[in-house]
Formats: sequence, structure tokens, C-alpha cells
Amino acid sequence: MDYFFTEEQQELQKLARKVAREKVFPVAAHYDQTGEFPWDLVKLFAELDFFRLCIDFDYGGMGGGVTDLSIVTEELSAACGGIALSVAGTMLGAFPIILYGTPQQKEKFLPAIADGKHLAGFCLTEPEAGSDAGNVRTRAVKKGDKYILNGKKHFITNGGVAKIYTVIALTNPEKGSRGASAFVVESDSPGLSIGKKEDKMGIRASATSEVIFEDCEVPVDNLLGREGQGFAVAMKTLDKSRPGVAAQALGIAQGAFEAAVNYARKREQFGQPIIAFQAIQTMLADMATQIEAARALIYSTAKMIDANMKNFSKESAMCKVFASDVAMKVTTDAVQIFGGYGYMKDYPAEKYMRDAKITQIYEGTNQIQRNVIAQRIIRESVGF
Ligand code: COS
Repeated sequence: MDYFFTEEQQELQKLARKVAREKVFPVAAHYDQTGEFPWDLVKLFAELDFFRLCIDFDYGGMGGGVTDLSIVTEELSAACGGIALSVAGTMLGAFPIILYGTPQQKEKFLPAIADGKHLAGFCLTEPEAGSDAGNVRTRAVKKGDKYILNGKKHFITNGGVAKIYTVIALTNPEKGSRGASAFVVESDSPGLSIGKKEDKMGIRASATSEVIFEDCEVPVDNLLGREGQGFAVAMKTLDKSRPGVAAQALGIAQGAFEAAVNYARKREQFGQPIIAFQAIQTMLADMATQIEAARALIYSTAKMIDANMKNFSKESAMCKVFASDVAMKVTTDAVQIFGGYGYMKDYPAEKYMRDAKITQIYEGTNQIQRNVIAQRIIRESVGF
């Protein structure tokens, strides 16, 4: 199907697809097994300008938007959802600066992110604040020209490999989520340390760690937006990043689908390739249809976001929920088509299935996404 990408976007898609096939897929199993961080590929993605896509021209970027990021994320995820996250996770960490930074803050932090020299991470989640994001406990107390941060963030994508963290902390705990504020915290700030690195089911090439603040000193100039605006910063960031998670899920589904088609062509049973059997054909037809429906939702939403649509919480949540559920179903069916081989690590199918699972969970579980969608429906519904 044609999603009316610009010429530049079509070129970007071609480039990302070539890199995914030639450079990412051949090493995907290695990074999955070792859990090492793919620094060599990060360097390559930087050279290919993937980190510049969503950043303004003024700050070393290419002035693109969610569509461009989704194109690259989809293509890279078809080869490895974990490796793709080095770019998408950095954009999640950078969105608060892009959305709320002053020109001075953007000038200070964005060019190095655009160059791919500094990765970024978004620090919202805490042990007691997962779905209930308003329940963060990390404190930020203003002392002279610094804020002093204390608390622990966990499950942080790019934790331990990022140089720039955008952090949500309470400046006024009595006000709950209305007392939260957002900060840019550099990894070498006094009092910042990296805790446990998680050993995960999937997306194992992506670093996920605790980020700990113990009397961590942050210059007052690093406050993003106003004091008390932190929850809004977090929610607006997630609205913008969730189509990217959907694109990751879409890529994972596409990769699993293509692997299943190839396998079904080659695998012979009862004297013929299993793709000749209607039972397999029906599964493949359903997989392809679901993938295309997810793609249509993601790229139409991405276009609306890039056209400066005012509020897109609902559409963004719809992309995430739909594409990640599709990814789970498609990758599970891909394992089924591979049969016993699908369960073995010698073939790529089981990795796609493991990688798909997180897309139903992170950046807001699919249960939370449905709440977001329902709240919007209730607010918007006018009846006949
Ligand atoms: N944009 C701007 N502001 C928003 C917003 C959005 N998309 N969503 C909510 N807000 C504002 C509300 O308007 C409200 O403002 P006021 O206090 O001024 O009225 C405030 O934020 C609180 O909103 P609400 O009462 O809806 O918040 P809840 O505590 O009920 O939580 C959910 C809302 C569940 C949607 C939110 O906590 C969430 O998204 N949770 C999932 C978090 C997540 O994705 N975690 C993954 C980790 S990040 S990788």
C-alpha cells in the first residue's frame, strides 16, 4: 500500500531497510544472546543521520517528525527490535527537550544527540510508579542555583549508556502529580549512579537499568518548562513517542511474517512445501492483513502529529495498543508456522515473539492505553 511518503522519506525507508538487512539482522542473534550494547551499530546509525531525524535544523537536526522516526524504527525492528531501540529510546529521552526546552537548553543538549554522540533516556518509571505515573517519589529540592535530586528510577531504556537523562521528580510533593517537574540530568552529574542492569526476556540488545540519584546536583537552568509542569511534560512526551513503540511492534511483526513466509516455502511435509496448505495460507493472510492495518493506523497518525494536530493522545494510544497486539499475535503465529523449529533458538521466530511482548507493556501497558482511549471517547462524545 502507498502511504504517500515524500521522496526523502522513501529514500530513508530504502536506506533503513538496507542497513537492517545487511548490518543489523546478521548480528541480531549475537546481541540477543550476549545482551551487549551494540555500540558499533549506534556509530553507524549516527553516521547515517538517524539520530538527527526529529531534531530541528537549528540544533543540528533534519527537521523531521514522528513519520520519519517511525519509518526508521519499523525497518530496523524488522531485523532487531532491541537494536532499533537505541535510536527510538534516545528520541524518547530527547522529546521533553524538543517539546519544552528553551532555545538555550536546546542549544546545549540537542546537537550532541543529533550527532549521535550522546544517547538519551527518559526517567519516569519508579518501583512504585509504573502505570500510576503520578505516584513518583523522586524528590527535587531547590538549593541556591541547584536542585538536589534523591530517588530511584528503574526499567530505564538506555540506562547506563545515555549521557542525557530527562527526569521527572517532585518539587512539591503535597501537590501529587501537579507537584512534579522535569529536569535534564547529565550522566556525570555528582550523585548520579547506575544500578542494576536488567536481564530481560526480549529486546536484549537494549540496555535497561536503574538510574539512582543520591543528593544529585542539577543546575536550576536544567529545569524543563515550569515547576509543577513535569506530569504534563511526561504525558506529552509519551503521546509523541507511543507511535514509535507501535512502529517497533510493526517492524517486529513484519520481520516475523517474512521469516514465516520464507520458511513455509522451503519446509516440505506430505511431499510439498507447507505454504501449499490452506491452513498455512489462511494464517499468512490474516498476519499480512493485521500488519497492513497496523501500518495504516501508525502512518496516518504520524502524519497527523507531524501536521501539528492539537491533541493526539487517543490516536497515539490506539497505534500502540493495536500494533503491539498485532505483533504478539503475528509473532506467535510465526512460531506456530515454524513448528518445533520455531521453539528453538537456531531460528529467528522465537526471538521475534520474545521481542514483541514488551511492546504491549512499556510506555504504558495496553490496559492503560485503553483507559486513555476511553477517557478521550467520553470527553469527545456528543451523541446524536
Ligand atoms: N497531555 C497533557 N496533560 C495530560 C495528559 C496529556 N496527554 N494526560 C493527562 N494530563 C494531565 C491532566 O489534564 C491532569 O491535569 P490537571 O491535574 O491539571 O487536571 C493531570 O495530567 C493528571 O491527569 P489524570 O488525572 O488523567 O492522571 P492519572 O494519574 O489518572 O494518570 C494515566 C493518567 C494513567 C494515563 C498516566 O498515569 C499514564 O499514562 N500512565 C502510564 C505511564 C507510562 O506510560 N509509563 C511507562 C513509563 S515511561 S517509558
